[in-house]
Amino acid sequence: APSLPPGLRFFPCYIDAQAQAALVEEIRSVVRAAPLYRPQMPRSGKPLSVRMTNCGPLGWVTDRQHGYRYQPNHPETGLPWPPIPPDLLELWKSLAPAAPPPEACLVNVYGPEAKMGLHQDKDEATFAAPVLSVSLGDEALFRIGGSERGGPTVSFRLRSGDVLLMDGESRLAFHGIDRIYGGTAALLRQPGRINLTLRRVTPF
Ligand code: MD3
Ligand code: FE
Repeated sequence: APSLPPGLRFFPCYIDAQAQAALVEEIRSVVRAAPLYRPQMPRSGKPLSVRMTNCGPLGWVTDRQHGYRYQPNHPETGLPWPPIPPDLLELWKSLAPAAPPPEACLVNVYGPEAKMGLHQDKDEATFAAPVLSVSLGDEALFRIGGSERGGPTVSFRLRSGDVLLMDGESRLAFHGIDRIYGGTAALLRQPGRINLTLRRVTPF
């Protein structure tokens, strides 16, 4: 990979094919309990191209009226989010042993045309813990810069089974997904990509 921002740790092919398939089944179960919904940008109400759901005590949501936030319930069903699958909690413990347990697992589902613009993750009430991300399915072109908008960025592909840990300085780096390479993986039933992002939201 190109020279990565300080604090960003990249674990290519960290999750083997069997564990990836097991994770996909876990996520199908999460989606049955907490259906994917289409988040909206604050104020404009413009829909994101990525569909989302969550598991864990808190979930990240956004809509036109209330904007970006964490809440304990699904925005459409009103039900509590389902629990984070144990294998994801184990992954967090392995890669972030000093961090308090994650409270939110955001499930991002990308079709081949979906993308995510450059942004910072700063809706959490604490930035002390790292963020851990798991890629499943089709390859994606990931871009990351520094903590100031407009600075230099580096791009690289994220593939199924890759794990990223954003710690220290990289925790507030601008990042996004520029494109999905539809049909590059056979893990999912349809072309597309799933990203799982585990976060601590409240101070420990
Ligand atoms: C760098 N997700 O959910 S994962 C997000 O692939 C998000 O769905 C992208 O950005 C996705 O907020 C990128 C890699 C990632 C996740 C969180 C980060 C990189 C990060 C937080 C801080 C810095
Ligand atoms: Fe992000």
